[in-house]
Formats: sequence, structure tokens, C-alpha cells
Amino acid sequence: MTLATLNLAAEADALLSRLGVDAAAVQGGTLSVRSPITGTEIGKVAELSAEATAAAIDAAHQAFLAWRNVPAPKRGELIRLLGEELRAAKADLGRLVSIEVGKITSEGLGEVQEMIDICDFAVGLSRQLYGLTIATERADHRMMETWHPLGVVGIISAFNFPVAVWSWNAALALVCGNATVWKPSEKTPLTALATQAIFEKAVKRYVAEGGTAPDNLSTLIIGGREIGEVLVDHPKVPLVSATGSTAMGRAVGPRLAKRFARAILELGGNNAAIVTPTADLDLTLRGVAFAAMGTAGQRCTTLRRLFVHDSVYDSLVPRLQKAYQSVTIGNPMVDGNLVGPLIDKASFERMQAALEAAKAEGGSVTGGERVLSDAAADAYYVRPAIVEMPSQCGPVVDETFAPILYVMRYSDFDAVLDLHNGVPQGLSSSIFTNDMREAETFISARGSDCGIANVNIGPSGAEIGGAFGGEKETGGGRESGSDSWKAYMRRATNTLNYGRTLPLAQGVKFDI
Ligand code: UN1
Repeated sequence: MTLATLNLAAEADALLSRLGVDAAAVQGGTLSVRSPITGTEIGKVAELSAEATAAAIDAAHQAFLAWRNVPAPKRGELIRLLGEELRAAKADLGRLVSIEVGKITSEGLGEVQEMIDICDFAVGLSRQLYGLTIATERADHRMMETWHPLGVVGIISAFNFPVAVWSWNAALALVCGNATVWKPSEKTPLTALATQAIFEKAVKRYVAEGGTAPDNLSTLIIGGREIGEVLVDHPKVPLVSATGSTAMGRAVGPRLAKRFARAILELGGNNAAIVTPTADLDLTLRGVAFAAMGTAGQRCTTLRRLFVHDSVYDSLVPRLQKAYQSVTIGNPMVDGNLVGPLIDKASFERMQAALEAAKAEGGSVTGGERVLSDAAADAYYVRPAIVEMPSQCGPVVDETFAPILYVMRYSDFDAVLDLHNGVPQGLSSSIFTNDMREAETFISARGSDCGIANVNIGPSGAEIGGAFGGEKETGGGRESGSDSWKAYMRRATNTLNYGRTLPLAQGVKFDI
């Protein structure tokens, strides 16, 4: 089937109905939803008003007051059922992700797999929300820490991982005893509605099996910036986890700070890889190709800067350019296509502007041109661009959310580490090397300054078991695995006296 004859609106309707979304929810609203695959409209979703958003947050707070009393392993049971529902819905939800965002089939499915994985992780975690017992200086005393739910957790997510990012936050927040209010990207309300319907199915089963779950435990709010601001400013939202651009983070962060609310910010990346003289070049080629061209360059972990040692530059870069020329671009739901569309026209224009700016700085561009515009005039497919740059300057230090890989030569390892870290962002990074000293240095205190530093794999495609996030303008937040759960709880330090006297700390005397 050609792009011109695809009927994505009908397919999205059928998927939504199978996933449990009421047809009325995606018709007649004010928010027009387009599939980047063809650029055609696939839904019109109703938007929430600011007043209704504030009321929804108040209702979520009520849900929190009840949910915090449910023992954590019992809360985990709800997330176990959510994981089961997601397994059952994987094919349909994965396909809807492809339709709404333009991901290739395996990545659409992979996104849902990431949701299932974090549910499994959160179920185990629900029995491991433990604190320390700490030695006290006072006789007959015990000091310990306990972890408690925080309240309503706000989740703001971006178009490029329209549902997985919700799950990283919600699965943890819910086992930790919080309620959640989710504002998805305005570009992706359909997958959000489907996810909400799947969550509600899990709640129904949980209650049918004897579990206690209050209404409004997880609330979806669809709309623009205005309702995002209500979420960020609401006094009953002690934590907002926001994923998106650095510009968005700059707007959200100070507003939260002003009212002393917590933030988990996961913002832009400008991720680099270093290819050293001992790199396995076959492996490097594959690692770079996926990290730089995969998801059409629209992951926050996408590889954007490549530093190649002089001694291997001429063996690697022509091969890469060849891979860029031959990579299959087109309908992401057709097997064999590896690069789908950009999300929209604005994204295409930003990519072209970055390529022009790179040329003005002396960059030599291969690829980057629009393709398939005859087949789909309103969709924006591009050939990924590889740009040989004389130095790290101009657009190279910015994140352009498109498949542009800037390639630069290096000769000195310490100097390339400085260049690697010499951008404002600090999300993900990697080194391709078989030299143990270089590998260890790269992940040491004087190596990569990013939240993720990999050896012999690209910077993108992280598993959920690790903490995910980065430094500097990436925002400093950590989501997903390891001990990221602590950000969704409040810690109390408790000192208990089981003696008959009252010794004061630091030897203070206060005898009355
Ligand atoms: C994002 O692009 O916002 O590491 C997240 C990865 C994915 C998550 C990306 N697991 O590429």
C-alpha cells in the first residue's frame, strides 16, 4: 500500500476501540491530531479547561489520601495487573504509537515493552522501599529512616516517547503511594487516551480481585501550555517530572522552585561518541547507525556528535556515508524501512536551518534532503544527514531534534574529552574502543560528564533498570531504575527512645 492510499484515521479508530477508548473521545474536539506518516488528521480530541484541570488535581489529591494507606506490596499488585494488561495490548498500542509518532514497527512495540519492563521493576520495588537504620550516639535509642508517599505527582511527557515516559514515572509513583496527573504532548493524545484506558482496565481487575483503589488515582489531562501551567503551579502537586526540551525545562523549573516543589527534569541531549584507534569498526558502524538514524533522530539520547580519531577516520566515515545513502526511508509500518518521518513541518524546517548554519561554518553535508514528498505532501521524510565539520561550533553545540550527525576528527584523547564535554547538555555518551585505559578514563571522574556513559554501544536505547537522565542543561533528574524511586517519596528520619532517661545529642545539658 502506498502512502497516498493509507487510511490511518480508520486504522487508528479501530485500534482505539480495541484498546477501550470511547469513539466520542477522539471526535469533535478542538485538538487536531495528525499522523506524521501521511500528515493527515486522525482525530480531534477535546481539551480540558484550566478550571477543570485544577479540579482534577484536587480529585487526585483525594485519591492520594486514600492510596497512601494501602500497603506498598498491595499497590504493587495494581502495577502487576497493569503490566499484564500492557502485555495483552502490546501489538495494538505499539501500532498506535507508530501511527501517532511515526516509529518503525519494532520501535513502537519496543516502547510498549519498556512500559512492561518498568511495571515488572516497580512490582519488585513495591517490596523494597526500605530505609536505613543508623547508629545513634545515645543509649537506648534507635535512629532510622522511613520513606513515605509524597502526594500528587505531575507528569509532563514529550511526543517522542509518548507513553513509555508516563510509565517510568507512573509505575514508580504509584507503588510509592502517590496519585498521578499526566499531561502528554499535544501531538500525542491518542496513545495517551489508550494508555489511560489500559490503566483503567487494570484498576477494574484489581478491584474485582478485592483490591482497594480510589477513583482518580491516575488522571489524564489533555490540552496546551495553559493546563501545564496549572499543574506546575498547583500547591497540591509536590513533584513534577517533566520530559521535553530545555526551553520547556527553563519555564517549568523556576516555577516549581518558586513554590519549593520538587522537579525531575529530563531535557535536551547533545550526545556524542568517540571512536578511538582500537575501535571495532564493524560494531561501531552498527552502533552509530542505530543511535544516529534510529527513530529519525528524535530520541533525547540520539547520537548527534561523532569524534573520530585521525587514524580510523578514512576507514569509518566513507562507510558511514554509504550507510546514510542506502538506509531505507518510508512508511515506518512497512517491514524493512528503518527511518520513518519527522514529527511535523516545523521539525523539518529546524533541521534545514541547522544544516544551512553548519554549511556556513564550513560543514560538508551528505543527505538531509526531503524525500517522498510526491507520495505524501503533508508528511516530512528526510534522508538522515551526516555533516563533516571542521570544528565543534555553530549548530553542533545545540540540540536539533532531527537526524543530523556532526562528524569531527581528533588526534589527542584528552583534548577530545574536553570537546566531548564542551556543550551545555549532558545526557548520554559513548566511546568505541578496545583500549582499557581509554574505556575506564571515559567513565571515570575526568571522563564523560553525562548521566549515561557507555562503552562499545551507542548512547541511545537504555534499559529501564538503570537511572535515566543527565546533567547540566539536561536538568539533573533521574527516572526509571536504580534508586530513582526515592525522588517520588519523602524521607523521614526517626529517633526512638526506649530508655527511661532523656540524654540530649552533642552532650547538651538542659535539666529543669
Ligand atoms: C527519550 O528520548 O525521551 O534510552 C527517552 C533510550 C530510551 C529512552 C529515550 N530508552 O533511548
